Amino acid sequence: MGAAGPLAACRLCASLAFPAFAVNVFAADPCLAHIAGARSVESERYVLAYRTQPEQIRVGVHFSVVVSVCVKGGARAPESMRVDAHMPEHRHGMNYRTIVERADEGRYHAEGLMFHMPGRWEYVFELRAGGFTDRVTDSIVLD
Ligand SMILES: [Cu+2]
Repeated sequence: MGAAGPLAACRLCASLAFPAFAVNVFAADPCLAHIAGARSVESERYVLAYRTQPEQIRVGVHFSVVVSVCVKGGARAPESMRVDAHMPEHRHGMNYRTIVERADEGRYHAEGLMFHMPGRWEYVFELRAGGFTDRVTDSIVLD
């Protein structure tokens, strides 16, 4: 979890408070430009942007996630990506397993997610490359 760091949290706060700033962040990185409107999280080696489909998640309704991964500096491209989600306060995960398909270079499509109760859920993205795993999280509160 330390991999995400305060920078990711900061960027997220800033993008929520000032949409114009978020646009600038994406415009500055052409890698993320094609996933406009996405939330972004950052690890040591990657910047990950994701968007859910549908955008508005509802309790008990399946949804999918489109993920775009950008490699920082000289890091190697991820060999695989996994998406999972859990409720940290309740110490349980989802009742379904997510299936991830690689859509394109650095792009993934995760199917079969479902949040079966309201409250705080945390996404967990795991990117593997060269024997190391970058783990980044992002949480949302479901009414
Ligand atoms: Cu729960």
